[in-house]
Amino acid sequence: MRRPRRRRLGWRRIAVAAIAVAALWLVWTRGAATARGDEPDGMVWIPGGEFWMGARDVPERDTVGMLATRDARPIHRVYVDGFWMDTTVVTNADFARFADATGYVTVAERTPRAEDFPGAPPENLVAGSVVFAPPDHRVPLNNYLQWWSYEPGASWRHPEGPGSDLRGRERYPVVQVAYEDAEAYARWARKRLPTEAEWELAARGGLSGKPYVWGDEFRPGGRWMANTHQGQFPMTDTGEDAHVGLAAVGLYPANGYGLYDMAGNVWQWVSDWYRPDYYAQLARQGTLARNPRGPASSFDPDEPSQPKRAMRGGSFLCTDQYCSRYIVGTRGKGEVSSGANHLGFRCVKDAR
Ligand SMILES: [Ca+2]
Repeated sequence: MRRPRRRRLGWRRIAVAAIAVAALWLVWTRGAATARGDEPDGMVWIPGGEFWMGARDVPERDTVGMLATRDARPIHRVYVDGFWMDTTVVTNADFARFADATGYVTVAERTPRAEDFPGAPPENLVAGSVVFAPPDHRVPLNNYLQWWSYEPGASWRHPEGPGSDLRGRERYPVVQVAYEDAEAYARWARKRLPTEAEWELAARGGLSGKPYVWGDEFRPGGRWMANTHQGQFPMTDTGEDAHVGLAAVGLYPANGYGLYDMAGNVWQWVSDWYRPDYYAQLARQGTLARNPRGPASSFDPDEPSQPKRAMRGGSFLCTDQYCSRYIVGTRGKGEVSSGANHLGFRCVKDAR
């Protein structure tokens, strides 16, 4: 008679222990959730922590890609607090809600002022922005003006110029936004732009030291993981990855944190000023960089008079022939008042 009773008591103990563990788990997770606040719509929690920041060496053959990553070295240790991040870049539908609510006019929609461009002929002071305009023949890749041109009337509402609009593009990334436009949106949404370190920690999706936000191979199992450029750059975009030019958001697999398009499709503004030697400055300090926010000011030796912010992720124009900056850890830079039709942004939000 005693044996069955002991067995019943044993099961009861296990059940009690299981309930206690579940209760502790609930208390702990509720506590953590309370500390970071309720999950905002369209955002995921990026756990903070330490990581190696910067781009690892790319293959020997990828000469241009290697040049593009020099400013992303040395790889150095960084700590970032946890934060919320938009799962996708800001879409045209999102930006339209902001513009409708506030009447905000973007930089590209404003007529340039003569005092800001001394000496410019009045006929050149026309609102517009920069648009990708591929040549119909092969060109040497040493002058980007061969495939970018200033288009009067181009703006977020007309991404490729007056002949284009947003019909059917509600879920496409908003583009043609200058840095201050992105900041204005973020303020309205009660969010902010990510620091470069936050962006990279999030892009890595919990992986460490990988060349891509999804792992080691560019096309694991033959699958396209991001909207990039195939064909002869810049002349021909063959769209083997299913998209010629820009794609709607969220069409390629999310990374380990549930973030879409952290490589390719559109570049994304981040809040750090750009300096090619910033990582070297941090590495020289020899200590863990905690929540780095970028250098105090911008300096790009290529164009020293232009204030530039960093941008991340690469775009639908990135290719191993020219700019393989879909490689996680690599960096881009942009003059703050300029947009383009391959540049957007996403926002982050602090824990409560
Ligand atoms: Ca593509």
